[in-house]
Amino acid sequence: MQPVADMTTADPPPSHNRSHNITNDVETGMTTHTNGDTLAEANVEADIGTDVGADAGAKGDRVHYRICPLCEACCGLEIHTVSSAQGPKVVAIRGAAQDPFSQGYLCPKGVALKNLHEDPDRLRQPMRKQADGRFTPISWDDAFAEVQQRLPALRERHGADAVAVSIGNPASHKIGLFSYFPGLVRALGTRNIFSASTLDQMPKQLACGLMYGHWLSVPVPDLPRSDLLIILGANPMVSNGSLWTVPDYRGKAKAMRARGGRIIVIDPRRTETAQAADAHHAIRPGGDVFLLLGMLHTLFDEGLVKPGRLAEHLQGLETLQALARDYPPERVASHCGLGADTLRQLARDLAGTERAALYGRVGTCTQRFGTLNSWLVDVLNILTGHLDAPGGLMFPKAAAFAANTMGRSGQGKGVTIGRRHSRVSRAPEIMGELPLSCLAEEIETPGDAQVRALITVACNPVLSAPNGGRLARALEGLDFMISLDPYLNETSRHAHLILPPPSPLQDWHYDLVFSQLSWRNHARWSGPVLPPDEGDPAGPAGQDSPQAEWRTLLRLTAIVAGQPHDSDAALQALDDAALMSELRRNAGDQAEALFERIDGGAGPARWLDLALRSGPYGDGFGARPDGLSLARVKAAPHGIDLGELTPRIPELLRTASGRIELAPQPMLDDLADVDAALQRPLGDELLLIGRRETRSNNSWMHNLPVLAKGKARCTLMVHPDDAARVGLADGQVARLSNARGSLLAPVELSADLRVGVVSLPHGWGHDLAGAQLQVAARQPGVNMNLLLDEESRDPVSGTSVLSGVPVRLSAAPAVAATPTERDAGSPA
Ligand SMILES: Nc1nc2c(c(=O)[nH]1)N[C@H]1C(S)=C(S)[C@@H](COP(=O)(O)OP(=O)(O)OC[C@H]3O[C@@H](n4cnc5c(=O)[nH]c(N)nc54)[C@H](O)[C@@H]3O)O[C@H]1N2
Ligand SMILES: Nc1nc2c(c(=O)[nH]1)N[C@H]1C(S)=C(S)[C@@H](COP(=O)(O)OP(=O)(O)OC[C@H]3O[C@@H](n4cnc5c(=O)[nH]c(N)nc54)[C@H](O)[C@@H]3O)O[C@H]1N2
Ligand code: SF4
Ligand SMILES: [Mo]
Repeated sequence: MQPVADMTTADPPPSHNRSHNITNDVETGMTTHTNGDTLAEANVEADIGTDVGADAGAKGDRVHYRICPLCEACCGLEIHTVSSAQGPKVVAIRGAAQDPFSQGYLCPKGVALKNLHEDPDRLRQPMRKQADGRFTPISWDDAFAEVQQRLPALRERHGADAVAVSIGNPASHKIGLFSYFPGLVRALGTRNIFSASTLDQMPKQLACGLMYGHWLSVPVPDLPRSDLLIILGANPMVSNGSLWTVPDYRGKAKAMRARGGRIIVIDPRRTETAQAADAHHAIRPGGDVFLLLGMLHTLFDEGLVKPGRLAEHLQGLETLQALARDYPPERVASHCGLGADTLRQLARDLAGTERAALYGRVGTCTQRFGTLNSWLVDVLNILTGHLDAPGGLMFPKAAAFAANTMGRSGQGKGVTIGRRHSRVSRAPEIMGELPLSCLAEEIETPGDAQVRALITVACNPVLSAPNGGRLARALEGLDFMISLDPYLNETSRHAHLILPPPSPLQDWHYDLVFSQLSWRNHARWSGPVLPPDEGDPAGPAGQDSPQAEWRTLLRLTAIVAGQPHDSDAALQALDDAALMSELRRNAGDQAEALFERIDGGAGPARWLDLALRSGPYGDGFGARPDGLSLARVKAAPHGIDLGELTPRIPELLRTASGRIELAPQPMLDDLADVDAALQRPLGDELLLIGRRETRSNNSWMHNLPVLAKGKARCTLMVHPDDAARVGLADGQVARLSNARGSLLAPVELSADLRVGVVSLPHGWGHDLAGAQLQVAARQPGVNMNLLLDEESRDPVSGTSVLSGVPVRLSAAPAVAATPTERDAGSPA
């Protein structure tokens, strides 16, 4: 059972709903803060505005509370609905002021949930591709009949590995997808498992897995108590935080600086986060490993290593000390593009501030040395006494589903990697997955275990992965493809069947991923705001929409497992059996009795009740009557605050040694390539990096009018010096090219970039034939990933290199063709 923890009775932090002092200028898209600072696009509190058919001050006849499923910040929303002859309608979406976790914060994307719900392009029924390539709506029963007809036969003929699965970012915001996808994968028994993790955070999960023993033991900055935050390769002002669930980063950063704290940002661009910081260092893209090794050297060299309380829990300190000798700042500085003094000073600042944290994110992960970076960030925090300490990096303790709260505490099996390899490139499996950038070659390359069928779940790799043009061609060659997706988009257009989810407003939710990465511990339930669509197939809906995605996944699982799937009774029986076997594993003789006591109807709600009750704050099925249960969490409309983060080492550790592994072998092995890189002279090519925008979310929210309005956002940012060199002016169309292809994009001059660096946002390029995204197609933008090399990876984690890619820049001919993927593959 779980360690018994007190239910925290701490008062929630003071609410600071700031919507009253912010106005939105609809014309310019600028948000003005009445205290004087103006920040284009970083508009925080967003009124719903008349342009989405609702009024900011509107009150509905019902008020609902639901967390926003669109980014990691997980803001609590207050959603007003009114009843009408056509059913209830959303009239206002605001930040929920009484939410103990997000305290009234929201961004414009939260408001766009109404647009998403009402989007005429959002699919409400399964779609089947006809012989002429067009899609027509079909019934759910017909859709599953087709799966039944095609999928088992294909597996029988070609084997389990012939079916690949790929799961994308939104799945982590959907309890139904996240909790029922593993069952489908187990039933398939395929080694071809891919996800957006290898375009994102896999290096961090691998580093943390190796150091602390579990993939999701990722520490987050304790900003409210910190006096120094060094941010490396992250832009939380715009992204709203990642692997750090921190709604209203802006407000928290401001409060921290107001009480004398400092923020230092290290990023090739002077980002929105850097503009609101005390210092900015424009690192050379890909230079982080050199910076971090130089800082490591300084800590040992200047006697600044003081791990404090953690000293007795460390393994490998001597190994670190020995390797650090090789990286004096003077040796590595030019490769990170910063002065040796800067490296030394950063190390001194980190070591010399009692409450400080170093935090790295996407910019540090999606590069050649992503795993080394992710490891070194934690190493530096540990050596300076800032890990697991207030004001430093701390480990959340989630109320449900956190593996680091389960089983024996303080020791475990650690993580295993490389149990299998991909067939073509021999890339090792990490966390059960292969690199998403290997998918195209696995489909294209003939032989045993060639991928012939694919199930994509909330994933749009044609836009989100490197060289989506090649992937798109490969997908056309599949015998069978199913996409679980609300849109007929760049990826799902290749599917034979598209199975759509309900809209988030029709779905209940409990966040099971980001509660493990949150700035403060909490438990919040979100009920469905709107009823299922009229005309949905009948079924015992309970709290779930009949098209709830756990149901879709369970039905696919049943088909693969050769079980009955075409009645709700059959699905219920399957789900009962799975729950029962879980209970038998953990509760032995008591399984039957517990089964009867679990609440929640069917689907993930029952698993949630079990997880909450047996979790660290749970009621232990009566052992701790004040503890959490599903019923208790549901009864708290604003959610339950579980207090600030508290130290968790050694309890959290699950390494075989029961210690923090400071020097895991895969890290030591990869240092040889760092040494090789230090031998190579630096090139003088322009380097392409990405960027995120407040009103955009990866590849899939450009069809929502409230976000799409206003100026074009897919611009190529160029430093004025670089633009002058090739004769480009602001607004002019530039050609960006390399051996992989070329793109045309309008130039936006920006002195915020490091000279020699250009920036394009990712997730654009909505002009591909066959997609049904009317709004997005009007301002399609270009897909920067067409210039990326799918074979360029961090070999340790399999994560793609998405940043720091060499490109050439020139002025485009005056009459330029629309930039499309047709350009890709035609070297300029
Ligand atoms: N508005 C909005 N919010 C989002 C998203 C979105 O698309 N739009 N996406 C969501 C997702 S999926 C994620 S994972 C998170 C990501 O959240 P963040 O990690 O905060 O994301 P980015 O804004 O991409 O920040 C990465 C930063 O790294 C910098 N960078 C690039 N190359 C390097 C380098 O070599 N070294 C260093 N030190 N820095 C570098 C970039 O300039 C950029 O400022 O955001 C989430 N939130
Ligand atoms: N160059 C470059 N490329 C990048 C990045 C970068 O910084 N630079 N960032 C990378 C990162 S961090 C990430 S996470 C990936 C994201 O990569 P993906 O996960 O492939 O991309 P998304 O744009 O998030 O698309 C998700 C898909 O889910 C669908 N979807 C939305 N809601 C639901 C739902 O409720 N159910 C289902 N079934 N589907 C849904 C959308 O329609 C869309 O097709 O992109 C990566 N690509
Ligand atoms: S910050 Fe993220 S979670 Fe909050 S409203 Fe915006 S998209 Fe939703
Ligand atoms: Mo991501």
